[in-house]
Amino acid sequence: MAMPLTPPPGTGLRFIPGFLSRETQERLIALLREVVRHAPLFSPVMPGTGKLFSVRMTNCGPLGWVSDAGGYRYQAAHPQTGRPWPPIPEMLLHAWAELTDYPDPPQACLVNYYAPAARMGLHQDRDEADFTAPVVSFSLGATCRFRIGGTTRGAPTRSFLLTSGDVVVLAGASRLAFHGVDRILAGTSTLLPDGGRINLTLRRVDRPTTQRREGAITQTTTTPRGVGS
Ligand code: MD3
Ligand code: FE
Repeated sequence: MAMPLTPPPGTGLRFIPGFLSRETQERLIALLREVVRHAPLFSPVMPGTGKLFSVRMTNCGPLGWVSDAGGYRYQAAHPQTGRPWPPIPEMLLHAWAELTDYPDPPQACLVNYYAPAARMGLHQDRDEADFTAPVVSFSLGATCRFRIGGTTRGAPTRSFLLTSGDVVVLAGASRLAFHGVDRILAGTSTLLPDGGRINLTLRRVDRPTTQRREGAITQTTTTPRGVGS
């Protein structure tokens, strides 16, 4: 049989159930309480409709993802406080280095908080300039039904459960797959007092400024962000 020219969108998805121990999950929750103290959860607005997301968000790292009437983008400051995002917890930087072979650290850690009734519609993550970089997702708290499809909205989807401590690495074709969270399953975790769920995603936003090929380091051309298309 002939090799397909493009790999199926499931390719490059690595699911690592129970990657974080309960003890590590608890340490992470304590660190996230500090993050939200400095960078409070906000309710992003959909640029098209002006509707609020049911998921509340914050970020840590040099850049954070925001959405308002002006559109989706990454920016260096919290939209309400105007202050820089707090740093990404070191244990997450270590996990990125362990789970990916990407040469640079993540630039953004998006923190999604799901109250028990929150959900996230099917979407693609394409606000990053570098799709060759993986995305690493950590689930904490209540179990959710996660859905992932192909690289077109109409492609068939499959769903699986993400439980507290699970990690998903999205690389290759899966990086541009449509995905979403159908629902949160009540009473599935004692990690968070209110029965909610937290998902963390580590992301690269900009293209690397240096290329590392077979030991050689060469400067790439830098395209100013926000110029052009
Ligand atoms: C597949 N978060 O923040 S995590 C998001 O559970 C997002 O909060 C979901 O979708 C959540 O954008 C899903 C798993 C995930 C994260 C990023 C992906 C799957 C992905 C990027 C590309 C393809
Ligand atoms: Fe996403």
